[in-house]
Amino acid sequence: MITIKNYINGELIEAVSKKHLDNYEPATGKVYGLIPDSDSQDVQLAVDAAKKAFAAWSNTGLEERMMLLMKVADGIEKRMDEFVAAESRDNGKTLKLARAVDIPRAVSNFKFYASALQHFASESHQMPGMGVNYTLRQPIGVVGCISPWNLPLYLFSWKIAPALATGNCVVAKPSEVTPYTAYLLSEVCIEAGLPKGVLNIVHGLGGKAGQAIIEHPEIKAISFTGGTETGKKIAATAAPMFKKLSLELGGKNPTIVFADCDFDETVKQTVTASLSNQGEICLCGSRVFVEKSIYEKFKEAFVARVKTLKTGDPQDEKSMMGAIVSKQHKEKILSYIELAQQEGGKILCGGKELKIEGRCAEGYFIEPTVIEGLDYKCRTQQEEIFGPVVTLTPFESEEEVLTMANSVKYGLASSIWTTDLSRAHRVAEKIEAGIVWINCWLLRDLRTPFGGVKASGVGREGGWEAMRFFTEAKNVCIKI
Ligand code: TXE
Repeated sequence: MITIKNYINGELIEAVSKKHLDNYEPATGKVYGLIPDSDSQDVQLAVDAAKKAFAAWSNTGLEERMMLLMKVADGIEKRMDEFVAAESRDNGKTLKLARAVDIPRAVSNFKFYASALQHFASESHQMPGMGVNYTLRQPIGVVGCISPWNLPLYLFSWKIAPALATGNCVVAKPSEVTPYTAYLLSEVCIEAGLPKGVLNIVHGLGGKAGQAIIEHPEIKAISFTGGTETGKKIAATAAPMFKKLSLELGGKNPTIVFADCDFDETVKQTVTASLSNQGEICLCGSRVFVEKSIYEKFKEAFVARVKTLKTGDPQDEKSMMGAIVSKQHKEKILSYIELAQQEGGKILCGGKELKIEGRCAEGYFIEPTVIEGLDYKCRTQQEEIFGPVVTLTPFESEEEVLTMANSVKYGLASSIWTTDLSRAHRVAEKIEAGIVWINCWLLRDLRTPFGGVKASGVGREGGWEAMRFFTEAKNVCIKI
C-alpha cells in the first residue's frame, strides 16, 4: 500500500485526524494506496505556514525565484518515469499518454512561469505638466488552487506555477481521486529547496478539505478547475467573501467538419480530439457535426478508425485507450449511453463496458462509442458526459451548424475543419467558445488565454492572464 502525506510547512505529515481515504487503481479496480482525509484543521496549518512564508517569498529576488521554479521543473524531469507510472496508475490513462502529454506539460508549466516572472512588468501613465502614474502588480498573499482528476499534475501545476511565480504562497488540493503525482511533487519541492510554507498541499475530499480552503477568510483568491456544478458551489461560498475567482469548468465541445476539409487528416485528428484520455479532457470534441454531402463517407471512415483504437491495460504500450478514472464515473458514462438509445440514438460502434482478462479483470473500461441519429437538443447532446462517447450529426449550412454548436450551456473549446479559411474565420467569430482550433486540436501555446464562456467558467488562465489573476494592480499617482 502506498500511503501519501500532506505537504505542509515544508514537511510531509499525516492529517491531524490521522484518518485516511482509499486510493483506487482504475485499471484493476483495487485499492492501492491511502491518502490523508484532511479537514479544516489541516487547512489551518497550511494557511499558517503560507502566511509565515509570504513576507520572505514575495520579496525573493526574481532570479532566485526563477531558479527555484526551474529546479522544481528539473526535479520532475529527473524522475520522469516515476511520475509517468504514477499518473497512469492513479488515473487509468495509458503510460503512453502520461509520457507524451501529462508529465512533460507539467514540466513546461513550471519552466514557462519561471521565465515569465522575469519579464512580467506593468505600465506607467504620464500626465504632462501635472504628474505621473505607475502601476504596481503585487502578489495577493495566500491563494488556493484546486484541481481535477483528468489531467492531474498537468492542471495542478498549471495553477501552482503562476501563483508561485508572482510571489504568492499557495494552499493547494489535488483531486482525491488522483493525488499521487501531487505527492511526488511535494518530494521534488523539498529536494529543490523551495522554502517551507511557500507551497502547501492538502489532500482530501472536495466537500471537506476543498470546502475548507474555499471558505478560509485568509485565502484571498481561488483558482479552480473541475465540474460546472462544483464551480457553482465554490462561487456561492467565495463571492460573498469577495475573493478573486478563476473557474475552469466543464465543456460540451463542437467539432465542425466541412465537405472541403482535408479528409484523411480530419478523420484522424477528430478521432483523437474526441477520444484522447478516454474522452476525459474538457477540451474533447464530443459532438461532431459533419456537412451532409460527406456525412456517410465521413461516418464510415470515422467509425472504422475508432474501431482500431485498442482499449486495454494502461501499462500495455499497444493500448490507445486506458481505464475510466473511477467506478462511479464509469457508471455515469454507461448511463448516458443508455440514455442516448432511449433518445433515439443508433450505436455505430462500442456502447458497452469492456471486460479485460488478467490483472485488469476488475478494472473500469468502456469501449469507445460513436452514436448517430440524435436530435441536437436532446440530453445526450446537451449534457457533459466526459467519457469515450461521441455523437455524429449532419448539417447543411453554416447557420444550421452554428445554431446546433451554440445550443449548449457550455462554451469552452471547438474545432473547425475546412480548407476555406475565410469560412473558418467567419465561423470562428460566431462560435460561443473561449478556444477555437482550425484544422488542429490541442495545439497549445502557453502564452495564449485559456478558458471558457457561459457555464464553462469565469476568467482565463495562461500567459499574462494567469500572472494578472494572481496579482493585484495598484495605481500610484505622483504630482510633479
Ligand atoms: O470535478 P469536481 P472532477 C471538468 C470536467 C469535468 C470535471 C472532472 O469537464 O466536469 O471537471 O473533474 C474539488 N469545494 N474539467 O470530477 O468534482 C474536488 O475534490 C472545494 C474542466 O474532479 O468538480 C477536486 O479536487 N473543492 C477543466 C476538484 O474540486 C471541491 C479541465 C474537482 O472536482 C468541492 C478539467 C467543494 N465543494 C476538468 N467539491 C477545464 N475547463 O479546463 C469538489 N471539490
